[in-house]
Amino acid sequence: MRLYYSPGACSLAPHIVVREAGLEVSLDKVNLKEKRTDSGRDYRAVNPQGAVPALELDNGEVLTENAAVLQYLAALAPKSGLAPEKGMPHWRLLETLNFIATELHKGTSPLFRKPSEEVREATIKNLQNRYELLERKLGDKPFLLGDQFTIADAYAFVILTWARKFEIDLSERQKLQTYFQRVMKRPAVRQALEEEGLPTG
Ligand SMILES: N[C@@H](CCC(=O)N[C@@H](CS)C(=O)NCC(=O)O)C(=O)O
Repeated sequence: MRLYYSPGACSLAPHIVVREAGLEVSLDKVNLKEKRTDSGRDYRAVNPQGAVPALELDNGEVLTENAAVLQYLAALAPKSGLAPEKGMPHWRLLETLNFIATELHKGTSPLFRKPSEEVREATIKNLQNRYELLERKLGDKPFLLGDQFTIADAYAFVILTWARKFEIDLSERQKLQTYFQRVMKRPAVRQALEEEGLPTG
């Protein structure tokens, strides 16, 4: 399998999951501006949407959409506990992944497009509310779904690195900050960050 990624993009979440699960996956870095990969491929031929992540399976099929890629990888390592498969924990996982994808991930997207000050302020105001909701979901648990690190934590962690990048004030979100540091300390997370040339602290 091959994971197409861009350093620090949402594809960092499946990269973390690959390391957490100990899966054999090769990495191919994508230049998102030029839509070329390090291996020399036209990335639009891999994913017509031109976005990362994309996971190329051994049979040549390509799977896209972060939430789907994360679940696919977790299913390859069922004993890892990265994705609860049954009962309410399973539905909570889907609920949380969808919240992260649609509210936090896409809620942050305007900040990547050099927005006007007006758009920037409105985006951050909306995100402050979404971060408060994320903190409420976390509550006093170590991870979003409980004691076990899951694919939802990998995804949420990446979004929190963006909050730092865009200097979103999370000083009132102490639980989220402690959570961010907790996830950052995981060896698999550090490995993925290092492999993408990103800070580990
Ligand atoms: N719907 C896609 C969106 C992925 C996405 O937004 N990827 C961003 C990086 S975080 C990207 O590749 N943007 C560059 C582009 O779309 O040209 C998913 O959930 O996987």
